[in-house]
Amino acid sequence: MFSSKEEFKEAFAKNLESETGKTIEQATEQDAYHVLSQMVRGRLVQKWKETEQSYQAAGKKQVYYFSMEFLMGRLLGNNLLNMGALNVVEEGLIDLGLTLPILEESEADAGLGNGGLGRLAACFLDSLASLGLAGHGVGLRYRNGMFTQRFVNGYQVELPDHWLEDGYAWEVRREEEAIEVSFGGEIESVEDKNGDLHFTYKNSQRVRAVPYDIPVVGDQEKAVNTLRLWSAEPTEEDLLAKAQIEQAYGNYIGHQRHLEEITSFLYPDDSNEEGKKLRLKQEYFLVSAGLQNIVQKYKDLDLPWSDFSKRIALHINDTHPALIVPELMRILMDVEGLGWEEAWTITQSSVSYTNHTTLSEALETWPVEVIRTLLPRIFMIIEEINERFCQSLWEQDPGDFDRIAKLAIIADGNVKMAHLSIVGSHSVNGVARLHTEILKNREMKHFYEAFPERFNNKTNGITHRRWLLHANPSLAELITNTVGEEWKREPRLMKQLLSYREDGAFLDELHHIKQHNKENLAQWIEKDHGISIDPNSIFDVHIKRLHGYKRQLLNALHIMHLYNELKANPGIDMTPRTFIFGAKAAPGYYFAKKVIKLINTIAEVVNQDPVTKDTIKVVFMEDYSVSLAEKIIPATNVSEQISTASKEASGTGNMKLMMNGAITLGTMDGANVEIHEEVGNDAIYTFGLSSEEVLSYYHTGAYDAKEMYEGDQRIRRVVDQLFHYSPFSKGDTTFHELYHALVTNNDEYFLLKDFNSYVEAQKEISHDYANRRKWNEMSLMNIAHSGRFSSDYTIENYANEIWNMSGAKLLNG
Ligand code: 26W
Repeated sequence: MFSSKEEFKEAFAKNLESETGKTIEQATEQDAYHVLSQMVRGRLVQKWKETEQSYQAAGKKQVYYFSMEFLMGRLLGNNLLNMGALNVVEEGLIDLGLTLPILEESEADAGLGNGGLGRLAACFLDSLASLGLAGHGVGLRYRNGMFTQRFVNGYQVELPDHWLEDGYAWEVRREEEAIEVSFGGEIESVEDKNGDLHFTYKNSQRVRAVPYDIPVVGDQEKAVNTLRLWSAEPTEEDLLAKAQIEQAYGNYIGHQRHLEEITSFLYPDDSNEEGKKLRLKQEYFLVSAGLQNIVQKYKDLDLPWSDFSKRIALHINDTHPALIVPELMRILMDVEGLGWEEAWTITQSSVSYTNHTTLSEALETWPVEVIRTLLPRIFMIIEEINERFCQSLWEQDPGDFDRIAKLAIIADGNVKMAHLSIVGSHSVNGVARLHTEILKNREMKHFYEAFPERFNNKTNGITHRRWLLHANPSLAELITNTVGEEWKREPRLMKQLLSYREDGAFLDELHHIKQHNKENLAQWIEKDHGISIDPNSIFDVHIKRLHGYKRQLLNALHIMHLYNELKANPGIDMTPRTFIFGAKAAPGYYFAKKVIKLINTIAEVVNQDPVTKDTIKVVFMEDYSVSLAEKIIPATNVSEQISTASKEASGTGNMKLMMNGAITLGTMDGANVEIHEEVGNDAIYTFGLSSEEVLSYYHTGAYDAKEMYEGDQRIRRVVDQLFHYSPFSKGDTTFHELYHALVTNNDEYFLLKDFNSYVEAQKEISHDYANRRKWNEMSLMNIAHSGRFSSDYTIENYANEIWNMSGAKLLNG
């Protein structure tokens, strides 16, 4: 992008002056960020256009990744990295008395997602562009992303995230491509002279969908793809009829707000389907705007409809965009005049679906009445899909009502979005091997039996560019100096590091990098949280959404246990530890909020107690986000991946931490199983029930938490500290619900059952960490084997096996 540091400095100073009228000395960090991001954006535009033209010219297949969430994080550093300009800019800024990491802090962290599913979408976009694949994101431009988290008296408080307040450097509004989306009203059918029915809307409410495009820069600028986010606005007609609307609705502003509400905020719940009508509106708005736009572009190519799925793949990220199935049918039939059979073939062969969870409370269903009134034509089509599907089941197996009842899309007055997604697509995948097996053999067993060829596994991945090259540049540099540059394009080559397993000097270097990252984090924590932590202690990290099944409470109980041990016996030999947490709880998730309060309370107690404060420290970092993760992960020693086996579909934090040399402490769940397979028994700590054991307990109901509690003195001691007077409860009832969840309500997530094996594994960690050489060797094993989890490979598999893009791969070769 800039041929030399000098060229960059000159251009930067010139731009700064013309845009702000200030000199380098006078400019604020925000000024400097603003100018730099504009420069980068300006240089991207050309490449962006060229990419689109080259896709067109080559007739490449385009994949559209529909997702309600894209957790992009900050883009400046990452764009510079992928443009190959990071070093020049970094050094140039230093010459000018500025530093890039500080400028980066001025960028809003685009938090348009809850957690795993949204961040996966962002990693996938990075990999698509980096492989030169024509893959684009389709999402919503929420004016408020994931809430900002604050702690008040140890409790979580949610503040709105006005991330667009100061403008957003990376978006381009595409007024000319605005489209209208219809809600409600009635359907009128008219029969034509051939006896075919035609459907039109009457009295529907129309909303204008305006796209905002964000460039997605691939590695070496191989491609600049697009993340297109749709924003809801009043239609032009509404604007013109302002006066009448004012009369009808009382005031125009209210009406405008009502329409704009559709993209006003992201639902902050990643595990509980609330069934809110606004959420359904968002889902349809995304799907309808996205699809109308794609179909229009396809029509511009002047190709027959039968080629549609050769040119276009439509992927749905969980069931949230499942209405893509009836909406594509609607467009093809009602707008384009195709017959059912032809439209159905096109729909099924273009749509594919990823499932991200087996938690029953997260599976989307919508009451028939809600869909019928909000989306009358879509409902008619869903009914018809359901009828034809049930009919085909009957033909396969006449008389098996039970099977039909289980598989039907509409049942008990609800539309099951997972069923709609499976029936309407040609591919269904889980996100880790174990998860896919659970889908095939349990959750979706009957569908698997009906359509075995549709099911496949695509283990998640993470982009090594953001999570290693950008987040941990010193480790990346060490890898490059050791094995050469090629690993950046072929991350599996990191395996070559294995030959340094016995190399003391290399292991020392690894150690120093980790130490340095830990010192940086410690400084930052001291500055931001006022807590001083010891960089020589074990940094034990639990970062992810707060949820019962992710078992932050188990971690907390273990810390209470350590506290008890130390208090009882201050002389015991214990490797100092810093427990670091980062987690947001869904605003209505009462239990999760109590766990936050508990951890904050534990922090208060142990960080101040003279007996424990030099051995255990607890830090709960506020407002966990992508940018915070980038600070914590490179400094981590122990990666807590302790979900109840069978519950975590995959996990992706586990991969990021491994890639940065942390050792996993995990259950055999999600992708932990595959991490274990990669690194072998000696570089991971596993504990706890297996998924079969958990599932069989659920099945038989044979688990008795009270028995665990009564039969084990150590368990009873910590659990009682939640209920009775203790340094944590201080005699009040704050943590009684947590006690009841564990004892009275039979411990749904098996914390007590796994407690002892967890404590033992933690003990082993304490012991092993003291053996610096052994620990560094384990760390090396993790880094070396992490290449397999680069999302570049995951995306290659999606492209070849689901989207049929093989041969459509690289732009430049
Ligand atoms: C409708 C409410 C709702 C919203 C989001 C329910 C469920 C979700 C997501 C499916 C939850 C999610 O993010 N799942 C996570 O997806 C990751 C990427 O595949 C996995 O790594 C995690 O294991 C899984 O929990």
